[in-house]
Parts: sequence; C-alpha cells; structure tokens
Amino acid sequence: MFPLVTAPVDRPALRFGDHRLTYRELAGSASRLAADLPEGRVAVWATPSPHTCVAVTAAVLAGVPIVPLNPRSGERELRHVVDDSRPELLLAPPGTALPEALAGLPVREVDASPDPTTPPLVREVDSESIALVVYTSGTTGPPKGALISRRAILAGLDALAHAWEWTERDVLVHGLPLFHVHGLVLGVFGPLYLGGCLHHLGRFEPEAVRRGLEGEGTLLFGVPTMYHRLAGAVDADPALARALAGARLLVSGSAALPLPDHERLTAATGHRVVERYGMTETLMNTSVRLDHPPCPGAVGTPLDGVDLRLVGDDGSPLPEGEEVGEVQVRGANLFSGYLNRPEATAEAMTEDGWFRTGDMATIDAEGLVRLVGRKSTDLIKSGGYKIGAGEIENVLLAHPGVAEAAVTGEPDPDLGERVVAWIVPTGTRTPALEELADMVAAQLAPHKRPRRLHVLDALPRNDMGKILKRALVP
Ligand code: MLC
Ligand code: AMP
Repeated sequence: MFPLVTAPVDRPALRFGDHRLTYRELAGSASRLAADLPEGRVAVWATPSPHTCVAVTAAVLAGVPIVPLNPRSGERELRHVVDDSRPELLLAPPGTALPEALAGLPVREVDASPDPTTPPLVREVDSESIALVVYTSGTTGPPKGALISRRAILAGLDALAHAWEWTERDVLVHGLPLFHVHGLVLGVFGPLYLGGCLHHLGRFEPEAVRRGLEGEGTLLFGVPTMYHRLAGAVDADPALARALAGARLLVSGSAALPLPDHERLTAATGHRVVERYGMTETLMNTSVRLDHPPCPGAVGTPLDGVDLRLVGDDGSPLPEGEEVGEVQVRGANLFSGYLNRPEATAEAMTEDGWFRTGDMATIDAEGLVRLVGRKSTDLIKSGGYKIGAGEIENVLLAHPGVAEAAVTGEPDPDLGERVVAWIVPTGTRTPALEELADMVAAQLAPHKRPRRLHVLDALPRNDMGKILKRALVP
C-alpha cells in the first residue's frame, strides 16, 4: 500500500515539528514494530504525533486492522469501542497515562525514532482485508465501527490523486486529528501512498498553518471551522494571506464551508478553497476538480469509480433536475459493513448495493452536487465531527436532576453547528450547563459536550409520544 516504505528511499515522509522521518527511516521504525504484531486487531492511541504514523504504518505492513482511538474519548465511549472491537494490543506513545477503561489491554510503546537500518517488512495482504475500524456516530445508540478495506482506501486515494493532480511532489500540511478518515486516510495514508510528505502541525492554529505553507507545503487540508478561523485571521495577517496564496491547493471537507468564508479567503489570497464531500463509510464521494471554475457551495462531481444518484422519499431514483433527494453512492470506495452489526449494515444499504448517506442534495445540469441538509435531525456536525443526539441524550438522562432530555444542533458561525441540550428537570436540583457539559466530555468526548442548555416544563411530543425535534427552536 505504501510503495516507498516497502522499497524505501531517502526522501522526506513525515514531519511533526522538528521530528522528521524519511521513507527509509519510517520503513525501519514501522517494520521493527510490525514484525511481531498479533494477527487480530490493534488499537492505536491516535495522538497527533509521529508515533501514530509509525503505528499505523506498521499495522498496514503487517496487514492487521487498526482501531484508532480518540485520546480525548471519555470512559464510556472508550469502553464501548474496546468491548466492541476487542483489540489484542494497544499501541501508544511511550509514557502515555492510559485511562481506566483500557486496563487489561496489553500495551506496546511505539518507538518513533528514525531507524534507517531495519529492512522493510514485505508481506502479501489481500486487498479486501480490513485496514481500519473507524467508529462513527449514528442517530441512536453508541458509535458503530465502520470496516474499511484496503481496496476502498486505494480506490479513494487514486481518485483524489486524479482529481487534484496530487503527486509525490506535494507536501501536505494539516492539523487534523488522526482518528477519523479525514486526518488518517486522506491526511496520513494519502501522502504515504502517493510518495509525498506529510507536515503535521500537531495542533491547528492559523500561525502554524502560516509556518507550514511558508516552508515547503503545497497542499492544505482542513475542516470548515479551520478555514473559518483562517478567514478571520487573514485580514490582519498579510504573511498568512501570502502563505495561503502560495499553496497549490486548499481543500475543505467534512462539513459545509459557508459562502462568506469562501469569499473572505478568496478576497485575501486570490485562491478559492476546493470542497470535497465524504463520509466514514464511503470515504470520498465527490470533489470540485482542479480545472473547474470556482463554484462555492457545491461539492463537485462524483470522483472516478463512484456512482452517485439522488432518490426520493419512496426510494426511487429522481430524474435529472433541481429536485432535492437523498444521496446514494456505489463503488469500490464503500466500506465493508459495520462491525458486529449486520442489521445496521443491511439498513444502510439498498438490495442492489447502494449506500444510503442520509445527506440531501441537488444535482444541476452540469452534474455539480450541492448538499442542502440531512435526513435526520439526530445527527449534528460540529467542528467537522459527526455527533449522534442519542448518545448524548443517554448521558444526560443518567443525571439525577434530568427527567427528560433531547439534543439538537443549531447554527454556530465557528463550529458550523453546536450541540444544544433541552431538559425537563426532575424537580430536585436543576443541573447547570457546565455540569452537563463536563459529564458529556468525561463520558463521551469534549467535542460532544452541549454548549447551550434550555430548561423546559415538557418536551414537545406527537400523539405517539415521539419528541418533535423540529419544534425545539429557541
Ligand atoms: C472544553 N474542553 C473540555 C471541556 N470544555 N474538556 C473537558 N471538559 C469540558 N467540559 C476542551 C476541549 O477538549 C479542547 O481542549 C478545548 O476545550 C476546546 O474544545 P473545542 O471548543 O471543542 O474545540 P477546538 O479545540 O476549538 O477545536 C476546533 C477544531 C476541532 C476545528 C480544531 O473541532 C477539530 O479538530 N475538528 C476536526 C474534526 C474532524 O477531523 N472531522 C473529520 C471526520 S471524518 P484542547 O486541549 O484540545 O484545547 C468525515 C468524513 C469527511 O467527516 O468527509 O472528511
Ligand atoms: P462522518 O460520518 O463523520 O464521516 O461525516 C460524514 C458527513 O459529513 C457526511 O454524511 C456529510 O453530511 C458531511 N460532509 C462531509 N463533507 C461535506 C462537505 N464538503 N459539505 C457538507 N457536508 C459534508
């Protein structure tokens, strides 16, 4: 999967701050680790560090599935992921203080120092074998593990390489987390597969982006919240504007980039930001092509090998036109199902192999896809993270002061959407927002915490007793 790792060369592969690894050094470090990995799944404590890159490269060389863990996950979420995926080993940076939920899991510390001498481990691995199990939120219940094959990853990266003319000459700059497909598949596997270099910023900051792009960086990947923060910083920082203008390509994805941010960035840098549309289960579906005139608000056309259609409420394909329908996709980019959840997998697919994305879109006469919303009010996209209302409601309901709970998303200029909690108190003591936010952050993850709280006498319900979320507007 990574040709320059299995036949290593002395070219830069990774950079995190001053920590740099060439392909030869990465091949050595990863092969040393890969040599005695177990055959089953390995969990990776996916900090934004070279250790994560060495760990995932080792697992790819050995052909074992990786379960990336969000190091900010709370106890309940971690316990769920580990109970569901049953990894045989956890790979973590040296000296990591691991939470209680992982007690009992054997741990191996990852040595990310350059090793130019260990020969590369070269092993035949079936292309249908699972490379990644990525946990993603659904409308109800705890997150599901999406099984992502090597075939899907390679099909996706080949298509992006074509759409963006992405080659071994590119140096990709980003500060994305490494436990979701955006940062991991596009952001780490992408450069390593294509033979280019990744310069990871450790943490997203406009200042770090400036330094990355002033150096050898050619490509920038980010979620809209990151571009929103860059748009807010460019006017006062001409050096940042120059650095962005000097990049070959700026790509945004994981959520919609609002028009004003497109406009501010173009005005300050002369560059347009290219949007692409993807999903954990499908990897990338569409993108604006490099040679396409600017089309802010559109996510482009289907990538090579991706069939995309819109269907109406009754599930039948819509004729071409401006009608809104649900996006369904088919192709080599699709996942192989949800771990341990055959019913959820069957529900997500049509009988003839189309994946139901739950995203609503239009397609214009030129074939450009425009996303206009989601089918479910129970999925929230905040900072580019997908968050299921149900998992948060379950945490809120465990608070003794909460009798009923509903969670919704509302527009937020920075995060796209923010999580809002609506509760009916039991009458003992009404909890404050901070208390509920801390609970959610500790049990699930900080990005899932509610940022606003409404206390009601009753939740609006229909005759069947179902909560009417669309009626929950402040
Ligand atoms: C706040 N914090 C708390 C807390 N309140 N921690 C514990 N308890 C509480 N009560 C902490 C947070 O952990 C964080 O710490 C800090 O306060 C601020 O948190 P934040 O406001 O939530 O976010 P921020 O740090 O501002 O990050 C914004 C962001 C981030 C854009 C950098 O949201 C991000 O990295 N998003 C990327 C998501 C992504 O990769 N999605 C791709 C999914 S794949 P600290 O220490 O961190 O500062 C996909 C498919 C596709 O969608 O198409 O790509
Ligand atoms: P996830 O499940 O975290 O992989 O998130 C996938 C979802 O993110 C998709 O179903 C879309 O709703 C959303 N998404 C991804 N890219 C874009 C984009 N460019 N514009 C709007 N929404 C997007």
